[in-house]
Amino acid sequence: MFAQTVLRPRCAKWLIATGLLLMLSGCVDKPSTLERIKEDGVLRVVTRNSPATYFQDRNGETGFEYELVKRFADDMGVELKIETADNLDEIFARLGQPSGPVLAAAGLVDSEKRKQEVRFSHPYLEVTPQVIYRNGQPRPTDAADLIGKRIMVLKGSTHAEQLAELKKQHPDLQYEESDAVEVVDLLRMVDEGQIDLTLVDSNEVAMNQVYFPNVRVAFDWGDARDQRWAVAAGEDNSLLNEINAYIDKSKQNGSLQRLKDRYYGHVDVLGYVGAYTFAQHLQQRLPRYEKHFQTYAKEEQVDWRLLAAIGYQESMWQASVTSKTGVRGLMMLTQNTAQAMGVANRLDPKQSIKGGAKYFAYVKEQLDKDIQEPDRTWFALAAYNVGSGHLEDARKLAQNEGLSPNKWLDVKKMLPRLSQKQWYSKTRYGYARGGEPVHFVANIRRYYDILTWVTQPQLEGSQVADGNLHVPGVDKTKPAEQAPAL
Ligand code: BLG
Repeated sequence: MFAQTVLRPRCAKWLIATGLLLMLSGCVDKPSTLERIKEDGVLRVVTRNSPATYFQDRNGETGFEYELVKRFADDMGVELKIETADNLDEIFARLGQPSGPVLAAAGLVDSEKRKQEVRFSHPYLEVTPQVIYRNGQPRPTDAADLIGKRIMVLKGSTHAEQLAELKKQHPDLQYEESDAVEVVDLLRMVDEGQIDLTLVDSNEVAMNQVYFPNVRVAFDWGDARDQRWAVAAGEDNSLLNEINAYIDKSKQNGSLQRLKDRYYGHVDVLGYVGAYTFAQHLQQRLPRYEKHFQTYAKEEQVDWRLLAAIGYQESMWQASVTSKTGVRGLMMLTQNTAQAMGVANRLDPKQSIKGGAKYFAYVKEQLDKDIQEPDRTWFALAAYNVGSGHLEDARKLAQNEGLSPNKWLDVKKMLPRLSQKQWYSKTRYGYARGGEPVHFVANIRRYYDILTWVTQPQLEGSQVADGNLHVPGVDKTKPAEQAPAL
């Protein structure tokens, strides 16, 4: 009896120790998720196909999530393999599969419910849920105004969770969750009056507003939330730690901010009226000049949509405009520039576009070699508008302030100083209307984004093929190559 009571715990301890050892050795043998990724040389990521996350344009894959996750993969030295899921539930389902993707980068915000299914990374983007209504309808001002309305949201979204919460207090609230639509569809349905309201995150609203002129934000519903990447709950910590370190590093070195600036920094510049007007001009004016943009862009190895965006900013695609300062034509060439580029008649749209393309390529070529893309393009645009000399002055001001002369985000802060005496009196080229190139670049980036989105081959595909992108004149029945979708 005595012997037994003494021996049993000892025996148990031994067994536990051996078991632990065995388990530990098992852990050592089994590679971690991160080791597995590095060994395979591939990072498999699941996302959604939308302008705010991932889409294809003629240059290949693009989108905010895509670029961020591509940089992460590059940082790890592995290849990125993207797959798209049709809806949110499918994203979470795929993450759980044994041989499925290891990471979801899809504009996801965390919620208590989701935390039971997946593990979330550190945040990288703050967004606010917004209630969207149609212009001309009474504007809802709080959650109680949602009752009695036709509402649709993405199935499995945090917005659906918000509505489910509200329904507990207001059982008469009706809403539909759909897994057959994307955010662009929801916005179109509000725009066309097929539903009264939807709930969408602020970044997606801002990016898509231009396609849906009747869409308005009713109110922000709830606090700002953070978008995060998600990994399967069953994974070890290795991948999540690597992701978090990468996100933290991107915040510290400013690269995340620059990416946000590129995708979202210019989204509000057009406003409702500008957005509506642009959509009309896409249909009415661009077709006249599209061929010329394509021809001369190709000659100068510039993206034709960027050239078209410059043309829109300059003249709204009108051939015979003259500015207060005597600058003329579709691409608004000064007399000097026209002469230098061999343009005899600035009011001839063909010549103007050709000269503009040549000049843009020229100023870009002249830029400091240390300025990398995409900033290089923004700098070239600024030089097109304000001149290379003044741009150099702004770069020097940036350097003096301890900012980077090679980052657009920094130099654009300095440009407005060129119109203040205390600053321009000390610069080499003196006074310039330095605020103008800042707006110039922001607007062109917005037009360029829109042109990129509406001319992507994917628009011919299933996701938006049912007429859900409200851009007048977009003929979705023809392949993009033969009839660019404008
Ligand atoms: C640009 C020239 C640059 C020139 C700058 O002015 O014109 N760009 C072109 O001709 C394409 O070459 O630089 S410089 O040669 O180094 O001096 C500075 O002079 C044109 C700008 C001026 C601007 N639009 C293209 O962006 C313009 O017209 N501003 C006036 C607007 S408003 O009428 O007063 O509202």
